Amino acid sequence: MAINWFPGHMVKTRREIEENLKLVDAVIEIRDARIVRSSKNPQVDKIIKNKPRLVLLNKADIAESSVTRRWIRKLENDTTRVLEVNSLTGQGLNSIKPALTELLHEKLERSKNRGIVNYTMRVMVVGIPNVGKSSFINKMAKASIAKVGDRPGVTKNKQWIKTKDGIELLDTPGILWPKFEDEKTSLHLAFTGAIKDEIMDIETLALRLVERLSSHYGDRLVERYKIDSVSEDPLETLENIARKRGCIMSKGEIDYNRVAVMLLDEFRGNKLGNITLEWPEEEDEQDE
Ligand SMILES: Nc1nc2c(ncn2[C@@H]2O[C@H](COP(=O)(O)OP(=O)(O)OP(=O)(O)O)[C@@H](O)[C@H]2O)c(=O)[nH]1
Ligand SMILES: [Mg+2]
Repeated sequence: MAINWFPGHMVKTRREIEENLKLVDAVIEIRDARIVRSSKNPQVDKIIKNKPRLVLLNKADIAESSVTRRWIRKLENDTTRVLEVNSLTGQGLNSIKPALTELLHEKLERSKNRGIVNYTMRVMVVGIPNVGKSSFINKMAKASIAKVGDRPGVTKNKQWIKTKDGIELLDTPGILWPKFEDEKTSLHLAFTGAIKDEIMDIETLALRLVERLSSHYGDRLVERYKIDSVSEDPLETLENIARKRGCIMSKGEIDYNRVAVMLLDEFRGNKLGNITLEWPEEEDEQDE
């Protein structure tokens, strides 16, 4: 599968993130609740190292909540807190301050002993493309509005957004390249729109989506497209969907392109209901 991520680009973004890391107390790593494994950057642990980390499973509103909760249990440890959030409505964002306070407990304690009562926690946001970094920052900003300008002592033209509960967020999120370690990961990133459809032709992509959904969410396809059942053969299912949706060309042939575009659109538009594509119980990856 040909995916173009220029090594030079990766080096540059990594360096930028490493520079910004020096300015913050903690990192908020945003992942997609539907693809928690695939939306983790393969090098994020190496880049963030031992900075206290708050992982947000974003888009929790369109994932299956029981699976999201299992992910939280799996990922939490001494230096990592995990929360499920919806950056569009702001649901879950109230828990961020308490979680950061817990993570930075020792640091806050030390500042208190030095007479600093209201320590401002500074945080940067990282995540793969389209995961919701901007939505998150905007939501946090709207809930507060104080946009702090350049601050003395730090690099010029870095904007900080001060939330009403006293967190300062770096307003430029760190965009991390996603991982393309295997085909499954790339497919999941493409299904959810994290990477462009160009990784393969759209008809194959839709076919692979049907295949993926057939194994756990076949009932959703049956219900939505009023097909009799899902077939062993995903192509047959896709063709049945096409017929039900009138994706037929003049000579009665299936319009594969139309049905593919329609299906991917509907999946991404959450028309098939809440769907999670990755489970914590699936085989572990060495970097998890
Ligand atoms: N349902 C749902 N959609 C979300 C959520 N957060 C973001 N989105 C949608 O996801 C898409 C991408 O959001 P952005 O905030 O632009 O993502 P980003 O990480 O800044 O993307 P890049 O800047 O391209 O890297 C948009 O269509 C958002 O409306 C969420 O919590 N729930
Ligand atoms: Mg953005």
